[in-house]
Amino acid sequence: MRRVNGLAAICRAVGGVAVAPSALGNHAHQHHRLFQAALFSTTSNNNSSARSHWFSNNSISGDQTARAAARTVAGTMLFSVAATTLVEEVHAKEPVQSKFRPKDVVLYQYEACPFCNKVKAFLDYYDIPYKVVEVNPINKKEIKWSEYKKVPILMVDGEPMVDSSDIIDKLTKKIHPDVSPDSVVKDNEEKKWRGWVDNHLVHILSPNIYRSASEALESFDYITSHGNFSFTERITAKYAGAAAMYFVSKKLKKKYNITDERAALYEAAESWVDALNGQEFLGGTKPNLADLAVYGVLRPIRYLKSGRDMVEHTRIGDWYSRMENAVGVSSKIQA
Ligand SMILES: N[C@@H](CCC(=O)N[C@@H](CS)C(=O)NCC(=O)O)C(=O)O
Repeated sequence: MRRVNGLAAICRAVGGVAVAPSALGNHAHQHHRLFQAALFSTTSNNNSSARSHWFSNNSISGDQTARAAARTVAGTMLFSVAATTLVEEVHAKEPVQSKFRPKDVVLYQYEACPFCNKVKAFLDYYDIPYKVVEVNPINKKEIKWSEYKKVPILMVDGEPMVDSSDIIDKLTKKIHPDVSPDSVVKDNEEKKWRGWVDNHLVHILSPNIYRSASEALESFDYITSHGNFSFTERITAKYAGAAAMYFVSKKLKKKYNITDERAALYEAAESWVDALNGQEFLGGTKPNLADLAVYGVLRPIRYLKSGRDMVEHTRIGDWYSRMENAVGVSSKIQA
């Protein structure tokens, strides 16, 4: 069975997870038509992983403007507040030496997908130039050639790599072909915290950035004002998207047993600072893969209210600033 399910698309996109339509409840159902105006996907439940195909045009009826807005917001809904870091102060970055210099690296992504941002943080830190192809989440035509239908996908000199953590593992092996034996203890810590990012931290993000009506609007205001929207599309996308995500975030809270999303975010931030154990980075004087992973997934929310609150109410700010310095400017190049 296939059905229109814009909400799964959004939450999957933002937090890398999907919510079953049945989990949406009556309240959300009443807003279904509104959501349809902005965000659609079809979800096939023919397997347990509920593989989602975003924004199937076949299943959508309605006026073209709303549909166009839906498409556009889908492409940019995850538009990262990370972009604001580009207009922030430009930091000097410590050059990272590596013999690994691929000629052609292409990242297929959604701009604010936390997993894509994790890969970008890695590429930026290692000064690996990469081109970005923004994938259209409706038809995913940019990745038609790929059997794997999620992002990020990274092409490295023609070799496709998928899954953010696997991509980073593969690139790390290429950058550091010799693993030092005395790094084993630290590697365990690094591994543990990288797992924590994928299995815990990412799930806290959506409930926070869509926590209240005003925060959901702030998130979508940012998303739509940085995307390529006409006035009508912007308004449609902003309000319908914000409404949709407000309800989705409540379901995600339940799914991940989060009672107070802010408390969960602060607790995560504090646990991370505790893990640093007084060091500059988990990696010591330089970021390791866990530092890059935490930083990468937090970048999209850092300058939204939830990110500002997190920095104000926890001790994570100093580490975050150090990471901004260490990662430095983006090594993205024109496609
Ligand atoms: N485990 C994967 C998760 C990737 C993922 O869920 N990406 C989302 C975007 S944030 C996606 O492509 N969703 C679209 C879909 O599943 O159809 C990773 O770390 O790369």
